[in-house]
Amino acid sequence: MQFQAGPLLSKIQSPKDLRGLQASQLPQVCDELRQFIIDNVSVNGGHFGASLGVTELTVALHYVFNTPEDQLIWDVGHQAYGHKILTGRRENFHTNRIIGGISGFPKRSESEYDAFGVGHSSTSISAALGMAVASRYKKEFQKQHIAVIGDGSMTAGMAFEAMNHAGDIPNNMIIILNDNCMAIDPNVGALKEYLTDITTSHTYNKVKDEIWNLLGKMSKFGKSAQEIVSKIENGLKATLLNQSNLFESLNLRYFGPIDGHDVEYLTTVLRDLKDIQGPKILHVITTKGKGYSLAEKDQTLWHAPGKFDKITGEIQKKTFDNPQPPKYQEVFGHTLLELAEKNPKIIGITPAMPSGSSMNIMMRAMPDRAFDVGIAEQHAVTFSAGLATQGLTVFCNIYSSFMQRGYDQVVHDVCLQNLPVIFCLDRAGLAGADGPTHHGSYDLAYMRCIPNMIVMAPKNEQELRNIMYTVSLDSFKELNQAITIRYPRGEGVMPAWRTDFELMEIGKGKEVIKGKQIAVLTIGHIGNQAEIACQKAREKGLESALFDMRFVKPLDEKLLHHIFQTFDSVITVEDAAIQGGFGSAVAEFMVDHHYTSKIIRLGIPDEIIEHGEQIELYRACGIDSESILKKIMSLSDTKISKMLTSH
Ligand SMILES: Cc1ncc(C[n+]2csc(CCOP(=O)(O)OP(=O)(O)O)c2C)c(N)n1
Repeated sequence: MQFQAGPLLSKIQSPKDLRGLQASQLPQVCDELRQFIIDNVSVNGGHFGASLGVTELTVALHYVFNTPEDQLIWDVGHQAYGHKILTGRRENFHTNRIIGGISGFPKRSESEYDAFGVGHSSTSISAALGMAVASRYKKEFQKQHIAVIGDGSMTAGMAFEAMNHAGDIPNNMIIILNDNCMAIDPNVGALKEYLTDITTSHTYNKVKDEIWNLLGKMSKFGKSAQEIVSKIENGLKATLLNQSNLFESLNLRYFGPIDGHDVEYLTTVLRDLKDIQGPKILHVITTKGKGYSLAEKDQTLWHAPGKFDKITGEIQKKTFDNPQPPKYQEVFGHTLLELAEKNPKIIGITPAMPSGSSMNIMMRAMPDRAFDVGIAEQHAVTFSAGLATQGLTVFCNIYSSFMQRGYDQVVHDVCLQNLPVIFCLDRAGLAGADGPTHHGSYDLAYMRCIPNMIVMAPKNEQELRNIMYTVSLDSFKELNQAITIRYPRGEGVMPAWRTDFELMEIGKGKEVIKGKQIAVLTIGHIGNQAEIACQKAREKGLESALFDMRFVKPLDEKLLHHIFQTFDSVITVEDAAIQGGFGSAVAEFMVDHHYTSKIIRLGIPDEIIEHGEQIELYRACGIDSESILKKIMSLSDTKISKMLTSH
């Protein structure tokens, strides 16, 4: 559905049009932009609160800076809907996150205004610094480089690595710290407390305002005046503040905090900052969900609420005739608590995804045993390793694609030291509308090559429960290995999970459907698509067998010997990168044992898979039930035609 924008917004095809307006018209542009975002997200879904919170900032930035010449980088990019709408994508905005439509995140290939592709957090300062240093090198001294980063994203090590570097080399960069006290869930950590302290300290802010006014006036008078200002500033800092500023101690000039919803004031401040060379940080205070009262009140729920009725605020729930299976996430959350209630050694860890992963269930019930460590995947892994050295049973839940950040820690801190950390990788496989930055495509390949790492994927909720139970027992620790348990976003397949647990044998697969001729080998949830395909093949008279291998590592070698000795065609199916994953493991086994069966590997091809609904993406990769069925039938056709030609 395409919405009509308000009278000012509908005339803005690019930021040039915005810059043609009077500053006094900007509040109206903000109102219209906000309404346009509400209209569109209510029918399409997507990220919501973050873009509403930066509406004024977005308008002010494009008004003051000469984008796309000046480089504007949004951290994470989930807050960049306003930016997209102002930069030539208003008429396409109704296709946001839909297959074939525009991406929900900034993307270099989509627009020259998207200076850097994002999706994972805390990259903006490094990227802006790279651009700023390149501009200096090319003697483009007028060019501006702006990184907009939230207080949640500021908790990541990478942001600090970048600031540490930025304060030490010449560059012209503005970091805008968009402080709304929230990540997806309430932000955590000592930094959050620090930012709150600065924001509420009256003495500090009064003095800062004085310095700021002085700076604003004097920076116009050239270099020597700036040097004087700088001296005064430093003197004031030392004598009056008696309070060190974290950012200034890193050689970043700190300005603010200022009200991020006063668009005209924002433009004045940004204009002044433009004239001040060097790395600087502007602390802006905003409210996530600003302008939509329900979103202001429950900011976590309205981070990405799905479709909703914009008048009543009622969030659409899918309706079904039959009871629906629970989500893997719910099963994980409830099972973890259930196990933790019986086993005092269990600890839960999430890097900033308590509600997304359902770790919040344990956090609520056992706040001293479940931790949100901030957007800090690397730390989450090594923190888990430390806990494991002390004999604790650690469930560290990280989204598959975010785990890419903690890879060295998995190798160096966990597996090299034989520590039995339990990694639960949520959102494994094709993540859906969030697109390529969020697909968990590579985990099977990157985990199975590490010694001392078991790799498992449950086909349904019960298997998830059983493996969680199995690895929570002390007997698992005796293996001296870590485990990766990967499962997708969304519903499983069983309407209800059983209340009991079954011990799982590590490295043991299962025959699901008996058959002849062709064996289909699957791993994890995608096995359900393969199961439908095998059932349909059977209706067509072809008895293909189905094996749920459960473990990519160790492989069930006994079962594989049986398969390669019994079937002459094997199809492997995985919702992971085809190179190096499950199919590769099976093919390696086949070659190593000199079997000569025909093997077809289905999975995510070696290309970037864009956004769309999960099932549409399965189709695009040829791993939905119909595509698998076609492969099964084509194999049987070749067999028949071979038989015919040999007679
Ligand atoms: C490396 C990484 N880990 C986790 C996430 C998931 N994530 C997306 S937005 C977000 C919260 C970001 O908070 P903040 O930067 O303060 O922005 P806000 O949403 O408050 O505007 C998180 C944790 C991510 N995108 N990247």
